[in-house]
Amino acid sequence: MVTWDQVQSAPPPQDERAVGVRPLREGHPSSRFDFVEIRGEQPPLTLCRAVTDGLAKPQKELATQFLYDHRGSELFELITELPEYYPTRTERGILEARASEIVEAVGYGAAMIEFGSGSSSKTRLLIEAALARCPTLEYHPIDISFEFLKLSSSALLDAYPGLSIRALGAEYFDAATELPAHDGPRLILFLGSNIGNLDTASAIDFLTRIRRHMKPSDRVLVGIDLVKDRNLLEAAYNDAQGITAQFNMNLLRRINRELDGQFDEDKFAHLAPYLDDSARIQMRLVSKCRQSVAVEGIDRVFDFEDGEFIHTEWSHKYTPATFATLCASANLQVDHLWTDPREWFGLAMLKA
Ligand code: AVJ
Repeated sequence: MVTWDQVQSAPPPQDERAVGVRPLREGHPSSRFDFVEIRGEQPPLTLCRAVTDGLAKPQKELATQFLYDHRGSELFELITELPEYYPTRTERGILEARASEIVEAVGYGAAMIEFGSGSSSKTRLLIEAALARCPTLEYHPIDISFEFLKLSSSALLDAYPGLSIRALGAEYFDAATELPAHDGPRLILFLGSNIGNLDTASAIDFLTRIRRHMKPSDRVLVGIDLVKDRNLLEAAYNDAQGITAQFNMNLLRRINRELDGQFDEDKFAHLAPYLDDSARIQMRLVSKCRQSVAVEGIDRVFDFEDGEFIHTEWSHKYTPATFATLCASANLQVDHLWTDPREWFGLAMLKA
């Protein structure tokens, strides 16, 4: 664990790939903003590696993270506003109704740490509730994009004078082992059903890493999508306007652009079935015919059977019981579960 004092006096690492932290005091021109980058032990996965390895597997796959480039993130923002895509607005509704209750469930003067802060629009509800209770708040957003952190942070600092931000530029798994220190309690946020993207083993690994650094007064708030009628679930990932299809197909466009791929979009279809056995949506890109696709940039040709698919994303759905079991595997306990009246989405508060 690295404290903020250590971080601020730490010299920059000599080796670009060295494990460690690097203070970058740019951005908001005040002592209320700080940015620290955490570099993991492993170099980040490249698209080149992901395609070379993923499309050579018997069950072809492309790593989910590559869905979220600039265009992909824009398309995801559009998805959150689709009539069929209930998770975002349902979670916001729970926060609107329960933000002060959630904040009160954590000790006074708690810092907030958020994984995958995104545009922070839902987090504002928690920030406002925290500032209504205590005049100052330390907020630690964690995101892989520095530009994103800088932009959303300066908007928040302008809106809330009591707020100070110490942002972390890091991958989830690296940040989970380097949780920012705080003298009082910490509220760790993982909203938006982002945990659903992780397969069960990775979700347990992620929660376990956080658990290892938790004090008894710390709490974790996780947004989870709940098991519900299959038609509602499948509609949310197969929308009538085809925005989710665009979002999925963007991955092939990216390979064509960045690796000189020859994917013909008309020969692939987006499909996102709900798999009952494992209670998760699987995003697929299905080959509409037997075909061979060259990717010149990596000097490979990939063969597809008619109907063969590439796996691109999981989106796990939970019941209160299956989620409690998952948490128990990470030695965490569900202290409270807030839901909307239809029980479509949940916010679970975990303690060690
Ligand atoms: C960003 C992981 C929460 O699983 O619902 C939405 C991603 N993919 N539509 C989800 C997603 C297709 C989304 N999460």
